[in-house]
Amino acid sequence: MSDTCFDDLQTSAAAIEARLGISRREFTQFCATTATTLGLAAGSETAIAQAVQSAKRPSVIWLHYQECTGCSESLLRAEHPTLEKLILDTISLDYHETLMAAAGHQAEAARKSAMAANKGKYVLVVEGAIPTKDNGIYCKVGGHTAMDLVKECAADAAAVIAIGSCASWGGMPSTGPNPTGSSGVAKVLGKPVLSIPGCPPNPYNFLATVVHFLTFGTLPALDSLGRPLFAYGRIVHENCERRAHFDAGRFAMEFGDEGHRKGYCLYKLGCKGPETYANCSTIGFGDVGGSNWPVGCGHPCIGCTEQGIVFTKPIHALANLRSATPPASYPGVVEQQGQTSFAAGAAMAAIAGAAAAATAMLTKNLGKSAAEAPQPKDE
Ligand code: FSX
Ligand code: SF4
Ligand code: F3S
Repeated sequence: MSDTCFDDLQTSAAAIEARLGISRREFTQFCATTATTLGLAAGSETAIAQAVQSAKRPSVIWLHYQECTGCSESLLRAEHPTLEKLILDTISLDYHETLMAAAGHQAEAARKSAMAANKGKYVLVVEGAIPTKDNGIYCKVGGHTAMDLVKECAADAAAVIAIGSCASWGGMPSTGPNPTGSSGVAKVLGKPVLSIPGCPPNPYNFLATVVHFLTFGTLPALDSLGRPLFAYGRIVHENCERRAHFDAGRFAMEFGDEGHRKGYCLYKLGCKGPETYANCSTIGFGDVGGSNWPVGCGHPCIGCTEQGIVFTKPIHALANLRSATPPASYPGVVEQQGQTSFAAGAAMAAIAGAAAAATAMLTKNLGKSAAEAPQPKDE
């Protein structure tokens, strides 16, 4: 980082320290983590720091419908006060039913005046699914259906964010037989919206999205389902800390068995990491340190971000694998692209041989039942 960038970062950090009482170190760390989460180039933390400290504070209207409020909970129950303080300082949360003191007509008036004052500029966040059956009569706020309210609030929003799996595609309330016709925001509005699925979603993915909007004035790049690519561009399995065990064919076969206690792969216990797009295995969950995510805690991923997997596929059902083959070789680290040395070739051949053996072991163990599978030996 250049001296000027470093000075700018420190100036922004000092301003945040004075305003929120968050130490400069914590703030610079937050900016660096957010830049990394977003996959931005080195030095972007300075732009992030300046945008956050300048307190432009976009107005946010936050609606709640069919859900458990876990999305708001996970956002506000971060491990230390930094995240919560920054969220509430970075945005102007003008309407949020579970956090605002106002109720009834007063709350509705707050929503209407925030929408009028920030027409075309506010961010609409929707948490929870929207019932659509029978003209949406199964969820009403202030006498209006959720369906009508979402359409009304989205009409003049600068951006619409569906937070959580419920708002993204219907989530848990839409589980069959879905008696109220629960749907996601995009379906109700009839147009794509930025979706941050997860039950609950990772709070950093929401915050990083808002920071991107603040810093660059645009939303981050999305996949075909409206999910930010920085967070949902890879499957959990790709970066899982237990992946080496999967590749070597070492699986926990029952909860509490020796393989489970040793941290072996949870595929045989129904882990949906191989078919679930999310960054949990890279950034963890809830910001309380290493291994704090489902697989890290010893529980199979249930595919909470994916429609058609969580709440649909049984927990013990095996995930669809794109390939049961571990990588046959790894790129050389010293040769130029397209070139290789004899030694590297020999090393590759050795790796390929080991990989073939691992594939054989993996394929063998993938086909075994819990009773048949070998229990791990002490290493
Ligand atoms: Fe749904 Fe949010 Fe699951 Fe709950 O409110 S995504 S039920 S964790 O929290 O909407
Ligand atoms: Fe990790 Fe699950 Fe993949 Fe095993 S199957 S490596 S536990 S994501
Ligand atoms: Fe959800 Fe799987 Fe991550 S269950 S929190 S997507 S590890």
